[in-house]
Formats: sequence, C-alpha cells, structure tokens
Amino acid sequence: AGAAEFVGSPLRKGAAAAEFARDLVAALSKTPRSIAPKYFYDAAGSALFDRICELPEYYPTRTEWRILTSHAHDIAQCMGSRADIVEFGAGSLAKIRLLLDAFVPRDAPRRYFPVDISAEHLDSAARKLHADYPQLSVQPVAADYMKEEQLAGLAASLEASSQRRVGFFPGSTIGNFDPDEAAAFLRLAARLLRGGGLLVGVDLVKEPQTLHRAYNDAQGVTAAFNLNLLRRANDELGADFDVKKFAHYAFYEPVKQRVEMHLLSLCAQTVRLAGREFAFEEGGSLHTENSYKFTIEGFRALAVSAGFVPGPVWTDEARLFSVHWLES
Ligand code: AVJ
Repeated sequence: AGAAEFVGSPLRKGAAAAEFARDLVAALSKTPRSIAPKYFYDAAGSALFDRICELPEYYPTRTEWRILTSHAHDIAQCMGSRADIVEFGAGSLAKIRLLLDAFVPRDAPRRYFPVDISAEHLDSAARKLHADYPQLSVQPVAADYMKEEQLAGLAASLEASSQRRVGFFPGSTIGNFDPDEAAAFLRLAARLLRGGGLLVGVDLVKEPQTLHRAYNDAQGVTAAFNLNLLRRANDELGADFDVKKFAHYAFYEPVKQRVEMHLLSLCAQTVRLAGREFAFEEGGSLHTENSYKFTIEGFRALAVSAGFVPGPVWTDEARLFSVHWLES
C-alpha cells in the first residue's frame, strides 16, 4: 500500500475536452455570458494559481496558512486518530503537510485522498507528497467533486474501511459556488464524511479595497490566470480567441458579497469555436468567476442548513479569513 495511484473514475482527456467545449459553447450562447471557474485549472492555470498564492496582495493563502499553523494542534485533535482524509480541490498539496506534521506518529492519518480536476498537476504533487510521507497512503482522485458519480470510487474506498473520515476544503474554494451550489456541496460532503467532520477555509467580508487589490495584483498574475481560459480554449478546442483583445476585469459586488471576475472584449470581434461564430461587442463580457465572501455567522448558518454541526472557528487578528471545523 501507499503508492500514489489513481482511484475512482479519472477524467479521460477526451471526455474532459468535450465537456469544456460543451460548456464554453453554452456559456457563449447565453446572456449574460458566464462559465464555471473550474475551467481555469489546466496545468498552466494551476501553476498560475500557485503564483497568485504568493502575491503580496493575495492575503487569503498566507492568512489561512498562519491560522492553520497557529492552531494545527487543536485541528489535529478535531480530526482525531488515524483518520482517512479527503481533500477537495487539493491543488499542489501544500497545506495538508502542515496538518500531517501536527500529529504524533501513532495518531497520524493513514490514507489521504486528494481530489482535483487537474489530473497532471495532481499526479505529480501526489508523488512528491508520498515521497515525503512514506507512511501515508496517497490516493489521488482526478474528478470534479461537484459530481457525485465521479466520487463513487472514493466513496467505496471510504466505506471499505471503518476509519473515521474527515474532509479538508481549504482556500475558500467554497466561495466559487453560488449559495445553492455551496449548500449542495456541503450536503454531499456531509454524506461522504458521516461520523467525521470537515475543515473548511472561508474568506471573510471586509473593506472592499483589500478585496479589490487581491484580485487586481500589480504584476498582472491574476489577469494572466483569467486570460489563460481563452488560451486554453484555443489550444484544446481549436478556438481562435485573440487573447490580446480581451481584458481582465475584477471588482467587489457588495450586494451579493462577492468578487466577480470577467473577461471583457476590447473591441467588436467575432470568435470561432466548434464550427460556430460568436460575436462580442466592444466591452462585452464573459463572466468567469465569483468569489463569495462570508461572515462567520453566515457561514455557520449555511453549514447547519446542510446538516453539519458547527464546531470551533479560528481566525486571524485582522479577521481577514476563517477556518471552520464542522461535525458531520
Ligand atoms: C481558489 C477560488 C479561492 O476565489 O480567491 C484567485 C481563485 N481567482 N484569484 C479565489 C482566484 C482569482 C480563488 N479560489
């Protein structure tokens, strides 16, 4: 046991490209135009996201890291002895190391299932993690965790053992979901993790300038991340977006309490994709991401509505970010 092998139903490349094509055609065919942010994360997009996490303006990663470091012992206590850990949207598998290091060897988690949509990125990260934690069975799951059928293999692996299961969903990725989707995800997680719990990182509502800067960094990495969607559509789907003729636009929308990212057409232009033509007027938008911000009480109420019993919450001095333990 212990090798980094794929379990579950890996997204086959062809099927993934077909889904991207279908969703992008649908996105460009409706008004207003919008597409799910999961399509940012091909290998290049995941690497750009890792760079965002290092930016001086992007406080969430750094702040969450500090919270996890300061409370790692309490968190390990909540997770319990010899648990199976499922991480949703695991990315580069950096944060789990911090938690793993907080356990004494006899209580250390036994199996770790990082779930991520970006298979290549996940596979190499899983190999590195297993090399550094040889006692830990690392079982990457290349899947869209919003699709329960893609988690069937994972659910079966968890069921096959009597270990306690705990989830880890850091980074405020939950902020990408509309309120209905966030509740649906939490209900799915509560089912999968029954008898255990979920550790969730949640970005907080705050003064809008801080939010604005976090999504409009001076080096333009966030802009490159947003525009990468178009580059990816060109490479994978044979679309002909002229990436230079689109601009990154991100702003905080206080009524919905979310940062919105859009790609705006800098001129009137026509784009070809999958044998069709899509006209953009000058200033026309493709909405690429929402990043919802929460109050601590608001998030706890959402968790309760999804069937969790909220436990301790940890935050930083400036109350920029929060980490919640939820019992399932
Ligand atoms: C990974 C969804 C938490 O919303 O802050 C970072 C993605 N987008 N900069 C976020 C993102 C632009 C990030 N999440």
